[in-house]
Amino acid sequence: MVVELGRVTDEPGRLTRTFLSPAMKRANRLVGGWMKDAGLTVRVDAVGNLIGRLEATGVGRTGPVRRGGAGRSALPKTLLLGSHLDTVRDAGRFDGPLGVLLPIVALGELRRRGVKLPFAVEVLGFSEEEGVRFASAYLGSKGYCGQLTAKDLAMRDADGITVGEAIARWNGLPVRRSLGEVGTSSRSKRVGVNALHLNATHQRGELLGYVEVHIEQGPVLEAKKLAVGVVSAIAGQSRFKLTWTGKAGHAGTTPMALRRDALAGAAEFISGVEAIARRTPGLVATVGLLTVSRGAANVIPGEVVHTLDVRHARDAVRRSVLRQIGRLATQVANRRGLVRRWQRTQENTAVACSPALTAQLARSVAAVQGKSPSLVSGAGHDGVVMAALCPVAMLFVRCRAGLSHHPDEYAAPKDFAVALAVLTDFVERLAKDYRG
Ligand code: HGY
Ligand code: MN
Ligand code: MN
Repeated sequence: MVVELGRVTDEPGRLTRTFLSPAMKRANRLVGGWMKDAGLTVRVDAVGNLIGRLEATGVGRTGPVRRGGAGRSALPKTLLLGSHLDTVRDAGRFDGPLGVLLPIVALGELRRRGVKLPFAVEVLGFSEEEGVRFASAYLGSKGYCGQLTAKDLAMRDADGITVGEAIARWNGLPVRRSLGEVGTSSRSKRVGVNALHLNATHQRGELLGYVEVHIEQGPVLEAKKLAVGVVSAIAGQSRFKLTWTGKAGHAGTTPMALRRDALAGAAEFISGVEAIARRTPGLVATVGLLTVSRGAANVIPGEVVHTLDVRHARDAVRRSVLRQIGRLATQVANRRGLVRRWQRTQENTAVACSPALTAQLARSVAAVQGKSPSLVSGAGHDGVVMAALCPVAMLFVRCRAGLSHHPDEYAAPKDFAVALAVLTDFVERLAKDYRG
């Protein structure tokens, strides 16, 4: 399944699948078919999330499951399992899809064994977690949780299309009137796209929790020679778009002392950021995208735009480093006569996984693997968004050399088998606990 899905791409010759792209539509169709084979009812929501649902089949604490029984307490709760189906550019096949495909196989397995579940299960394939097409990540899970803001909807991609327009197109709505706030409730601003109200799919009390299986994307499990581990927390992250403006000019006739070279300034800043990160334990800082506006070999760069991604498990450390980086930017700009503009495109505080749900997951890891290591995730995950809606837990799966966001990303089938056994055991034990 993961190999077949890995061939569904927007860019022939490499794996790239971005928010609401043609490849995303094909991926939803392919994975939706596998969900149906496993007995799930399938739908795609307004922001492109693929949702497979298995209704409760057993007897829960609330007594026999009644379809739409009186009052909300009669409704069985829902367990959410999932991850994202979008990818970075030239991606590996496992980052995201593993966490969507494994639950489908696990539910199919439980069904074959005739295990009745007193709660419903939704398998989620989020449409956007990486933040590749639009600068801000988690648009899929934010849409699922009703957390998209007017600012999110107004972000533009490289072709100038806004998130709201992309959503309108995906839903076959006229683009001209797309997006805008459809009114504000007391609690939070709700946004919509034309008649589409992008509200939360579930209310807080209806959910047992969100559990995501994901490759570790780091070296710890491989070093411990273990297939899986649980996650204690997901690091906080800040992402920015920086614009440096100097003065374009003739590369051959402009003396060095008279230049305001935007690229030379950005380069000095970027190496300064790297030096700060290297001397701050546990901090990572990355510039992944840089463009010289109207660049040419014989023109002094007048404008440079680049991204900046800064992360740490502790928010106080990340914030203190951001202040240092801000001071560095001011010094470089002043010394070189450059103007720099910051645009914050994403800000997530560190999120602790639910200790109770993680303990239940660790119980299954220990039952299957013997030991249950606990790791902090340096990578961001949809659990960062889902934590506002319900308890969150994550199961990490070993990946070769910790490599990810790279076509050579690899996880071994024997490790999938361990993760599958853990997930199946976890759901079964949860059902027993639920029956009380
Ligand atoms: O960037 C991340 O940490 C994740 O892969 N989206
Ligand atoms: Mn990723
Ligand atoms: Mn991921």
